[in-house]
Amino acid sequence: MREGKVVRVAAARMEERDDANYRRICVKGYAQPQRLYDPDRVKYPMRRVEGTERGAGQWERVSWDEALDEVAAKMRAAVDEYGWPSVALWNSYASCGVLNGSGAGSVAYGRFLSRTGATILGPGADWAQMFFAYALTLFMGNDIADTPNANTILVWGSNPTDAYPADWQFVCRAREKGAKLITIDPQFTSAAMHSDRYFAIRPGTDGALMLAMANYIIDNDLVNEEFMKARTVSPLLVKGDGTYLRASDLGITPQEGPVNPLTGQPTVIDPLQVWDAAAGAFADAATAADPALMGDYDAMGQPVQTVYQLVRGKIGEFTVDKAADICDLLPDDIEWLARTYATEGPVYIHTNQGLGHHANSHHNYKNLMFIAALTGNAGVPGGTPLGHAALGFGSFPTNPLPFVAGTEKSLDICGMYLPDIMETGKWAGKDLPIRVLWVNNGNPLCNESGRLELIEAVKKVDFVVTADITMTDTACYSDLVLPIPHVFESEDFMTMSFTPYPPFQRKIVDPLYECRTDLEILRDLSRRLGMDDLYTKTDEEYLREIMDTPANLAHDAGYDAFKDNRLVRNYTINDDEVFIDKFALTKTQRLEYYLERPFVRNNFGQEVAEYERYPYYTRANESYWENPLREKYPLFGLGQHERYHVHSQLATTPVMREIEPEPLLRMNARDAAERGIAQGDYVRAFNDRGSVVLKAKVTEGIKQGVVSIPHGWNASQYVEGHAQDLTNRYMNDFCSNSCFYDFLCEVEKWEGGE
Ligand SMILES: Nc1nc2c(c(=O)[nH]1)N[C@H]1C(S)=C(S)[C@@H](COP(=O)(O)OP(=O)(O)OC[C@H]3O[C@@H](n4cnc5c(=O)[nH]c(N)nc54)[C@H](O)[C@@H]3O)O[C@H]1N2
Ligand SMILES: Nc1nc2c(c(=O)[nH]1)N[C@H]1C(S)=C(S)[C@@H](COP(=O)(O)OP(=O)(O)OC[C@H]3O[C@@H](n4cnc5c(=O)[nH]c(N)nc54)[C@H](O)[C@@H]3O)O[C@H]1N2
Ligand SMILES: [Mo]
Repeated sequence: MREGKVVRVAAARMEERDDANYRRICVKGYAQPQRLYDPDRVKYPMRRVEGTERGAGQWERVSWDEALDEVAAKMRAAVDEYGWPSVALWNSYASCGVLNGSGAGSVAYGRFLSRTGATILGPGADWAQMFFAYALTLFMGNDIADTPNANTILVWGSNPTDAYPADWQFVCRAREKGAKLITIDPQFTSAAMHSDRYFAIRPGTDGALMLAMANYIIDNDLVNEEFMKARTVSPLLVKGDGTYLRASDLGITPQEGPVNPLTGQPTVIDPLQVWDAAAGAFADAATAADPALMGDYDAMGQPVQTVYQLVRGKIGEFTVDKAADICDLLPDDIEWLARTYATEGPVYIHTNQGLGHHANSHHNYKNLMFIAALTGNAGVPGGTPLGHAALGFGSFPTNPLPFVAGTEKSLDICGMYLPDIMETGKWAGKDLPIRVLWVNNGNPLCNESGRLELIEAVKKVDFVVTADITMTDTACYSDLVLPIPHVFESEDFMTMSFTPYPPFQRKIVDPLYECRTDLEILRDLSRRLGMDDLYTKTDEEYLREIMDTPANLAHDAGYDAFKDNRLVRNYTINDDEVFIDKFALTKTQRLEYYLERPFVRNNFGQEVAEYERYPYYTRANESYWENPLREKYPLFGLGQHERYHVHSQLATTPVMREIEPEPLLRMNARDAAERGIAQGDYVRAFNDRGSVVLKAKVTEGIKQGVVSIPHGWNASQYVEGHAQDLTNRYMNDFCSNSCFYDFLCEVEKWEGGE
């Protein structure tokens, strides 16, 4: 601080900690003082000038009283006519603070939602990966500090130097210890530059590569049978309906287990069955001496087979040659990859949204689990099929009761369905007239795909409020914008962490201007809505209630420890001595590449296809080689998370824009030459949905036929249009995952002038 202003950010002193991946902080951290004093900050409640169009950009300052009176009136009118579901909270991931964070997991929003039953519109981003890990299997990868235990690191669809710079030091440490580094990416990233081998895969086809690797591993006797039998679902027996064979299927009466503390009911013990080759009989999976990996058996008249046999029967067509064709890789290279993966483990796969942003993405995770199962590259030090900071650490244990203030159940669906809901007034066949949108912790009109359709949908909503720090694209389309504080201006605690050290958000300065936290805003609003008793405690009281659980206090990890600025490690995760069993939470307590009962994220009555159970590959939605649309739009569009942004945060931060003044479309030099495009020309990328004009960066560092168009820039920072005018609102309805990297386009030199 200097003269009451924050002037510099430095990394915390944690020299003695080897696993502290924020010992080195990134440029986005250093830039925070300028985010705090961002010229684009919202200073006061701002109302769209009456009579102007939404998005026209004409605003008038109003008082907090006027602003919240208006919100309360709009909400009350909607609720009187249609009930609370007509009020929707639209959020994304910005903050996971227990006081102000998004969704049901904070005091501010959780209490409001559980009291009212207002609708939750969640993000589409990252749901293929999250749905697999957090909902379908409860499988977490190894944390990032485990990377140096790997013998081989496979950077697969992730860009750690730019998107997880703090992870990169662990990759470097592994390199220093002699680990091999391999990158699979259509773009020649900085990680690729440091790699031993680099594979420029065709976008959206990784699933086929995984299955070809699996077939090669199987055909060349590289399978780790011990691991397959003991640690994976491979020997479990599956009945004709896809579910597992249990003891009760063999006429053995299930036993009563311990009482489930959540339901108060006793659990049922009905063990999963395998074929014990040693005994020549069915046996409980947990105790069988020699579970068979392959085979058909007769279970009292029912035909059953092992999971491994079932899966092998499904994936045989994905030979190395076929995958080479699909992925545009050489057969020799695929064989080398498969052999290396199987024989030079443990392999740490650093993966992220390069495998998650296509319509076929969710299959990738079953496929990754399968190759890991075949080779024992999971649940061991240095070996994980799902590695990076976000997936490794899980959350810090807290008391969630303060997030609840009632028994109303909110409809919780992906906000990407908003255009359908506004068009039909329905969701899943039932009326859902959304009248009020409250946007928080997200900037969907900049960061969600298919922006033009979303804007039209938002225009159909009677009243739109956005609570944000800066004048985002979404704020621009709102009727009212409410100023919230920067993280340096309010206290909060993050349960989700990208390091073993959960971040306590310290208040360093008082909020500037008239900013108020989400919780303060909702406190005030709830009184206007006649809910005086919704938030009765102070922020500190809530924090203490949430953080001071007996277990946390026993580990000296309560509120005071964090507040005193002590370095508190999440005591529930592994350290150098203890390696936590990564399969402990799965339903079968095994590595699951087969899903007994897959379910959808947002149920509107759709069928769950049989193939959702097993490793599978199908083409992407739009980005695929044979698509007839390629005659018109031959280029595969994708993007990357910008090094000098966090999505749209930092879009206008001066020092960042000094380094990187404007968005750049990256295209291969041959593609550029064919189109008469030179380095630094302005170009127009377009498809049937829309177009965007920006500067071209002509490079050899991107696969021919692929262009990268970055997101996270404000509409005003492109010459014309927006990156999301090209992206597609299509989602796979299994996991309702946004498909940012699944679009085709054409690029031409822009003749519009300077
Ligand atoms: N084309 C393309 N689009 C993409 C992607 C891509 O790769 N390509 N990536 C996608 C991915 S992976 C993601 S996760 C999404 C992210 O999409 P968003 O979550 O919309 O991204 P942000 O720009 O970080 O928006 C968060 C907003 O919340 C505000 N905010 C911060 N803290 C608080 C708080 O405490 N309270 C409130 N009320 N607001 C707060 C911030 O100022 C910011 O404006 O973007 C997706 N969009
Ligand atoms: N600086 C910065 N860091 C961030 C963020 C940010 O906005 N800015 N956002 C954060 C968030 S919310 C997320 S989800 C993560 C995302 O983290 P990452 O997933 O690591 O980042 P991305 O930039 O989405 O893409 C990773 C790489 O995937 C490649 N790729 C694209 N399509 C394919 C494909 O089909 N196959 C393969 N193999 N590769 C492909 C891209 O070329 C890119 O190099 O980053 C987080 N960190
Ligand atoms: Mo994300």
